Amino acid sequence: MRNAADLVVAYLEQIGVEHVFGIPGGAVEPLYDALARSERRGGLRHILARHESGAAFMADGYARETGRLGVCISTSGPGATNMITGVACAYDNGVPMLVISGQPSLPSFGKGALQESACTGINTVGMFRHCTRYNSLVSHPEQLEQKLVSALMHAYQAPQGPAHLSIPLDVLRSPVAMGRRAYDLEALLMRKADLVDEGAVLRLADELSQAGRVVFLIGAGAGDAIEEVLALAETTDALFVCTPDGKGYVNPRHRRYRGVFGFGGHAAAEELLRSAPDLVLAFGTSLGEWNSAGWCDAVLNSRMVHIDSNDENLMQSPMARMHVRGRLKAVCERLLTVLQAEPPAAVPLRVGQTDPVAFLHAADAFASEASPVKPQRLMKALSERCPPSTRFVADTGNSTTWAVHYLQPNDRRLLRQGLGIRRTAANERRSGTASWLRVTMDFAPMGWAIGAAIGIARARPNGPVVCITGDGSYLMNGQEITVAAEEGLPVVFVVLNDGALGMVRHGQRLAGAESIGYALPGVDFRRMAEAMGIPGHRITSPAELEALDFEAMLARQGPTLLDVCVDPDEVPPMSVRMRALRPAG
Ligand SMILES: Cc1ncc(C[n+]2csc(CCOP(=O)(O)OP(=O)(O)O)c2C)c(N)n1
Ligand SMILES: [Mg+2]
Repeated sequence: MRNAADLVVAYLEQIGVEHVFGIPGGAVEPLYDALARSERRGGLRHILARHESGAAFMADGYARETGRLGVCISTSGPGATNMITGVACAYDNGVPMLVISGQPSLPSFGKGALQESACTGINTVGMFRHCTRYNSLVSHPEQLEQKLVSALMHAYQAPQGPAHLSIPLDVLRSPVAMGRRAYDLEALLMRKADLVDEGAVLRLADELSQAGRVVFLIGAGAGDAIEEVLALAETTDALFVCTPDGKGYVNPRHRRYRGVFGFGGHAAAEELLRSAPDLVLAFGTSLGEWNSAGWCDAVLNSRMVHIDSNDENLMQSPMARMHVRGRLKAVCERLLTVLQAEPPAAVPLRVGQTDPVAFLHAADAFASEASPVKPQRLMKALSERCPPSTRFVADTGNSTTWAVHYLQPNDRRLLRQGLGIRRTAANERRSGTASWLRVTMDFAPMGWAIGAAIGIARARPNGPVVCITGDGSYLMNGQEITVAAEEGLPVVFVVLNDGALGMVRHGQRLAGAESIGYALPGVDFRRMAEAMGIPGHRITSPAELEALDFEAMLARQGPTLLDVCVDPDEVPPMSVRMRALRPAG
């Protein structure tokens, strides 16, 4: 006879989860016993984080990379409250996650048990309520199976997000009959069928065939449909721009690409949207502050057709000319079929190949050999020197703006083919949404990228990962680098060391506010890494940067730290944020 904890583990094994991230404690001990049994028989592997928010960030990265469920686990009380920031971030970014936290045994509720977190304690269930898609305390062993399946279904169905189960110690320990799993998980967790709103698709096809100039806005939700979206761009002779969190799905050297629209983005993208195209097709985007360029009227107008499987995203665009609900892949396939039934005359591209450098603000800084290193110059080196298979993850702070604006993948094949990220049969299964660059929008916690990079690296053994972060974020969450070391993961952590909470400093300057609360102490992060047994380099000039052997660092079975002393006075492309912060009137 196994216990309820074994049942949870058996379900996770059944849906193909390979790694879970967490930190143990007394209240979840039976779950860890079950994880140990699973690991012994080649099942789940537990990755021990250093802080529960790190565990949630890792689960987030793992889920984004694999398209599977991210799982994070904490004990009751402080373990659960530590995890909340990471869970809230996943909620805001629509990342499917199962969050398990502990509780003391049921009979002790209300008696001041250590770390009691039910309604008679500090009530973690209450705290998770506003950042989860499902949230429940399992108050009887018989509830567990049904609640677990409900949690999984909520996590996976659009709008996707985290589901939280709070499970008391005695419930985890209760014996349950195994092998009785009555639910057909495969069917239950299937994404909403590829239903297409046929009427809307036909109307859109009609609009498209009459439209002169069409522009696409490609968002984060377009990941698993990117090939179809780009095929549609060919068919309709559309140029496209991306949101910051959509950039990683496309090749910035694509001949139809015109830059990023939104936080850290390019003037060319906004100009294109303002050039009065007949239609703007927005694919899979939440149109929040950062990916609507501060609710910019260049996109939020009646030229827009918003296509999304997430109704909450559609609620942000009531002014749109049309809403098309459905899974993007299916909608695009249907549109391609309908449009090709009456193929438009062969469409020679009206504009030529573009060099993405042409979109850059301050292109001189991008090529600057000055010391300290310009952040733009650092992005150039990373773009050129990291192998094409590199996954970049950029942290909240200036790193997001530098990466979104300046980073490009080093992939010449894509230059010729002009396609988005290609998916082979082998990685199609592993990766629903292959993306060369990941950023987090909306909730945007500092340090997200540090954990996410580890989750991504854990999900794709041997695939190189580069985490671009700030000194402030690293001082907040950098201890997770030791997890990458323990796991032997090829992650290069690039710390943009400007001795400041740089985004705050520049934000204050640009707004004409007081200069306060941004200064950080000078820290030698290479020596900090060394103390953890991790190799590092301190970089003070472009020449030192170019002398690094990126291929070797990224082939290493373990992390490397680059402490890059960047020019703190370079102003990041953060005008979108300034636009949103400006007082009304
Ligand atoms: C957890 C958290 N606290 C505060 C903020 C507000 N914030 C946004 S960016 C930033 C500064 C980040 O500094 P650093 O990591 O050094 O990056 P830099 O901008 O200097 O490159 C702060 C404080 C935040 N986003 N998340
Ligand atoms: Mg900084």
